Amino acid sequence: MGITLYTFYPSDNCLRAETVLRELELQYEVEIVDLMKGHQKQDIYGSVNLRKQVPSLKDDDAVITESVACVMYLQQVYGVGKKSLLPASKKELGECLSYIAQFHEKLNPNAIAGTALFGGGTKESLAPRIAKLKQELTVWEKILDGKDFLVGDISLADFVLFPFFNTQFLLLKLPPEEYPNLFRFVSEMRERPSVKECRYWGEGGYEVFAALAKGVEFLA
Ligand SMILES: N[C@@H](CCC(=O)N[C@@H](CS)C(=O)NCC(=O)O)C(=O)O
Repeated sequence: MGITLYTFYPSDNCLRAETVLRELELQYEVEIVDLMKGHQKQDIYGSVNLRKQVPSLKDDDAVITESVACVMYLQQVYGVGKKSLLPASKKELGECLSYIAQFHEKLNPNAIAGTALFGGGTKESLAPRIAKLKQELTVWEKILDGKDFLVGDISLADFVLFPFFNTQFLLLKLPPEEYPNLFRFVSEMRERPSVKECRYWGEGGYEVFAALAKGVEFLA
C-alpha cells in the first residue's frame, strides 16, 4: 500500500504531480505507463483511469485522476504545517486558488502541445488555436510582472502552472524575449530541487519529447 504514481516521464502533466510529491517529501512508488507503447490503453491501466491518461495516483484505497486533483489531494492530505503549499494569508490564498481555477478555465483548454506533437497538426491548421493560446499567455505575462513566483515565495499555483509554461518554451519554442516574465518564472522553477531532480529531464524523460519536437516551432 502507500502512494503509487502512474506516470510517463516526458509528460508535463505527470511532472506536475511528481514535483508536488517531492516538494512534500513523500515516499512513493512509480509505475511507468509507456505512452509510446500504448500501455495507457491496456485493460490493467483502464481499471485505474477510465480515461486512459497519465498521471494517476493511488494512495491506499484512494485513486485520484487529473494532475491538478492529484496535487490538491496531496496538499490536502499531506501538506501540513511547514510543508503546506497553500499560503497562510487570505490575500495570497485567494490568489493561489484563483490562478489554479484560471489554469483550468482559461489556459489548459487552449493547450496545443498534444495536437502539435502527436496529432499531425500544422502551424497553418492550428493558427486560430495558436492565436488564442498566445493571447492567453499574454495575460499570464502580465500576472507575473515584477514577481518571481505567481504567489509569494512559491505556492501550489506555481507547481500547477509551471509544467504548462515550460512546455511552451521547451517544445513549442515560445520566444523568451517576447515573454520575459514567463521565462524568468520558468527558469526559476527549473532550479527548484523538486523540479530539477525529476526524471523528466533525464534519459527517457524530456529528451523523448524533445526528439519529437525537433524542428517544431509552433509558437515562434
Ligand atoms: N487533464 C489531464 C490531462 C492528462 C493527459 O493529457 N495526459 C497525457 C500525457 S501528458 C496522456 O496520458 N495521453 C495519452 C492518451 O491520451 O492516450 C491531467 O491534467 O491529468
